[in-house]
Amino acid sequence: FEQVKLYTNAFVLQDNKILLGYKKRGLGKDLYNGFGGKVEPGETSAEAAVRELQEEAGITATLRHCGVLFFTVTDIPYAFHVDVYIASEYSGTIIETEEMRPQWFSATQSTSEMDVTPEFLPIPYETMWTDDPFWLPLLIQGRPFVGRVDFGSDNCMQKWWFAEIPSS
Ligand code: 6U4
Ligand code: NA
Ligand code: NA
Repeated sequence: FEQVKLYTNAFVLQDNKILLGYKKRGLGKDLYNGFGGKVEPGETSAEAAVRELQEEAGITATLRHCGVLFFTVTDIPYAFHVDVYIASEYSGTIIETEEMRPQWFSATQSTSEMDVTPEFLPIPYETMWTDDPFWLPLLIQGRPFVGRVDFGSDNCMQKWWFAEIPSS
């Protein structure tokens, strides 16, 4: 058997805007992402997701599981299993931390001419992991998904597969 490392990634969605963080260090440095990190020994993925959101953005939220992402990277001898979570409300005050600079973005899909003066910038996909455009639109609509990406050593997507989980 190969090895898998468990990670979390949590997004806050409120009033048609989505909270992303600009990552200041570590994996995904200089990219916007949700808030998350490694699941530590003795905690569940859901517990880790709440803890990481608190550590990285200073807020507490009730999270709902919305997706699973599975990544392999050439020359990395383990795979990444990322549980993706969503929150529609939070408590506390959003703060910048050593790891993340939080920022709200517009979560509306339309580029309608009626949005003359958008209050928030659109989601900065060009400054995010390259897989995010495949599944973030589903997350924004609250539609559960799964996906797998195999990255080459240059971090470009070599092979991918995404699916929406049908609601029962
Ligand atoms: P430490 O070393 O403890 O600060 P930790 O905060 O535990 O690290 P970190 O920040 O390395 O973990 O977590 C990486 C984050 O990046 C997790 O939220 C998962 C996320 N992630 C990893 N690959 C991703 C990818 N291809 N697309 C994506 N998020 C990814 O959107
Ligand atoms: Na992290
Ligand atoms: Na961590």
